[in-house]
Amino acid sequence: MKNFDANDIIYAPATAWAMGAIAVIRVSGEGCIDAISPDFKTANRKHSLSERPSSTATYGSLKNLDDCVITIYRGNKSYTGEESLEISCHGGLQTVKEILSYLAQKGFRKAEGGEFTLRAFLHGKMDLTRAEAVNELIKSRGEAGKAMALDRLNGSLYRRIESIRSALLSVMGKIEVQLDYSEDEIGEDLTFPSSEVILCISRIEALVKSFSAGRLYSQGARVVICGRTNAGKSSLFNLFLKQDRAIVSPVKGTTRDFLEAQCTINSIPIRLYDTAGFRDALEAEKLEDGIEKEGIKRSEELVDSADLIIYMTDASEPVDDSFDMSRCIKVLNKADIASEMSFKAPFDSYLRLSVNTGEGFNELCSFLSSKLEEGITLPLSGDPVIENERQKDNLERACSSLKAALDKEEQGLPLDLITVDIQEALEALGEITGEVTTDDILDNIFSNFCVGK
Ligand SMILES: Nc1nc2c(ncn2[C@@H]2O[C@H](COP(=O)(O)OP(=O)(O)O)[C@@H](O)[C@H]2O)c(=O)[nH]1
Ligand SMILES: [Mg+2]
Repeated sequence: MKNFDANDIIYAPATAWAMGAIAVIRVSGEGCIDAISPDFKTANRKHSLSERPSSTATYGSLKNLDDCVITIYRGNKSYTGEESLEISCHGGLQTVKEILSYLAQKGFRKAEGGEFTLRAFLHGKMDLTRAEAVNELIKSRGEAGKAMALDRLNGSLYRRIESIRSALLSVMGKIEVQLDYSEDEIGEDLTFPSSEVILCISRIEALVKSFSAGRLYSQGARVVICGRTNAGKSSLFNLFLKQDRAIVSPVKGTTRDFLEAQCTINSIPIRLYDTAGFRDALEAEKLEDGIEKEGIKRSEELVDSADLIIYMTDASEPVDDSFDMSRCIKVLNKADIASEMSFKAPFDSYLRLSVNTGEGFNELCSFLSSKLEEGITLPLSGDPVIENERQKDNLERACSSLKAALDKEEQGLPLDLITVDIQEALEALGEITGEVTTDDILDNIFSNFCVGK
């Protein structure tokens, strides 16, 4: 494991490394309050940090470096579950730097990414699903993903896993009782609580299924806008972002490389691409311009890796229907200047859009999100949703162990062989909550965190 000595006093900025009104620096470890107290001048001597009760904020001057507010937490009343404090100082980078170097001079250690949350886990303040939810909440973009992460932080997934675990423990109990008795009595009418195991499998499978929704709302999708040059792709890109990012121009071939930006569409985080646009194959052959050719090649590569493509056509020109892909939404743009004929069959299945007037834009957004949600099981309200591979892998492991147990029971194999599989399922579930854990597992989880969390 990394430099995770649990006895050190650690520190790190908890706010982003950027100029702001206030910055917060976290310090955690036994003895940190008394160590800082002599350097913190307050108006009233009775307000020295050492004298203050837990969960109070005190205003003062820290070593003349800055006037700040220090909030102290005693015992396990803190995030980390050990004595700690938070320094809220002025949010200039120079101030933050000076306070950080003051903390280093005190002999404290700079925290590793995720180390505060690791300590919270080690001190029993939260299980692993909640610890992971902290990070997932911070990284979330979009309402749905954020709500799901907050739900896990509040223990929805933990409670679900624990309830499946306790059902399996009761299965184990029922088997073990019989194994104990069968030594001296008849071993024939041993019963295996199959229906209980089947119920556990279906509850685990529901969690595995929730991954598709969890992933969509946390990681989002890649959406590529493509089509002929001048169709209005850059204009649409800007409309999605609500800002003028891409250059819009009546001159063909303005967008030569692709542009990439993030936005959310109906709560789905989207990585959006504006591409250079296709020209006729013939026209492309004739292109003297190597840069534009390269741009077109890159657009084609993006299309291959996209979750969804918005294929855009200028309705005011002869419509080209040669593009066909399943992950594609076809849009006829410039409805404001096109003749009504352009929207008749065979083009009546195209979405009618005018980037200039905004006509059809809401429909495009709803169509896009429902296309991305196709095949995804949306969770019933109140059901936890998982978004992380580690949890999914462990759930799948638990599931296949339980299925193996059912198989063995069907083949008439002895019960003690079957308990091995159930034990394995229990362990896989225990790894999700952190009941069962190794340094490697913890290292993997917490190294994904940012410093200060
Ligand atoms: N009338 C009209 N013009 C549009 C519309 N959308 C884009 N344009 C114009 O079409 C031209 C090409 O747009 P642009 O976004 O650069 O197309 P791109 O080459 O596909 O990126 C520009 O002059 C835009 O102002 C629209 O909905 N209606
Ligand atoms: Mg463009």
